[in-house]
Amino acid sequence: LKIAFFDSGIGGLTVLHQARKILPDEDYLFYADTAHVPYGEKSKEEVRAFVLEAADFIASQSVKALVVACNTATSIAIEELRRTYAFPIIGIEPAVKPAVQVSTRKRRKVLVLATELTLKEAKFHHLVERIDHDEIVDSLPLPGLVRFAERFVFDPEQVIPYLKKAASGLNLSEYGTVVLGCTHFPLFKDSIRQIFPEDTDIIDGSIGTSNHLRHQLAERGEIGGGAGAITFYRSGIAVADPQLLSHYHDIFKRLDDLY
Ligand code: DGN
Repeated sequence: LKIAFFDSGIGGLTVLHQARKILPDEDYLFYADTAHVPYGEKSKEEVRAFVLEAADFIASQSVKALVVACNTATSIAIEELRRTYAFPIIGIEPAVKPAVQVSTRKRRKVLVLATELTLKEAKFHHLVERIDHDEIVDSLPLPGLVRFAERFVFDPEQVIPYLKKAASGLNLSEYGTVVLGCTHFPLFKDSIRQIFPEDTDIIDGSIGTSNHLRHQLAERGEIGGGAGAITFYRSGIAVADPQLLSHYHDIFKRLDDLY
């Protein structure tokens, strides 16, 4: 049985990269819904339908768990997925809690970077209300980073000017911690680091999600049994194109360097 990872695009690879470090003896299925990416600028109803369709396909592929490695899809559909399937469903959400703990010690603010839809959703607002008692949390949508990633463009010379423009209304030196609340964003950690003061912490939810996955599998006695293979799908179709597969492997190499 495989562990499935799902995202609108290649962002979920950042979570899979982390999961493979702590769960090496598994086989994985990675499903990118590239026919519908980006989710972040679509309506809630559209995203819900895309996620349910993808999950239906994934559930037909003998999987023992599904990681929804997309903050946007998690915020829209995680409860419904859990009601629908018997295998464990693990989501990801912006790591606001650890960010507030770290930043409070520095007496500086937190900036959450995510998609527009994640930042607009009630789930995010409830999360911030529960944790942000001193009102130190700000947020910024960065839809352009998803578009760069889907074109495999990571060149800081293109990315940094976009980031500077998107953040031009903020005083970036105020932030002690930055939360990468979209799974595509860790791919740009090098450029994001450049626009903030050197001591700004940059965190994301992939470690928490991976630990949660391991815990759920351990509870069910379902760890191991694989050999570290990954099968890639794009919106229900197995990826065989060698060029695309080599792009995916380049992404893992990039993540090895960044993390
Ligand atoms: N990677 C997804 C996330 O974590 O929210 C969103 C990407 C997108 O579809 N805009």
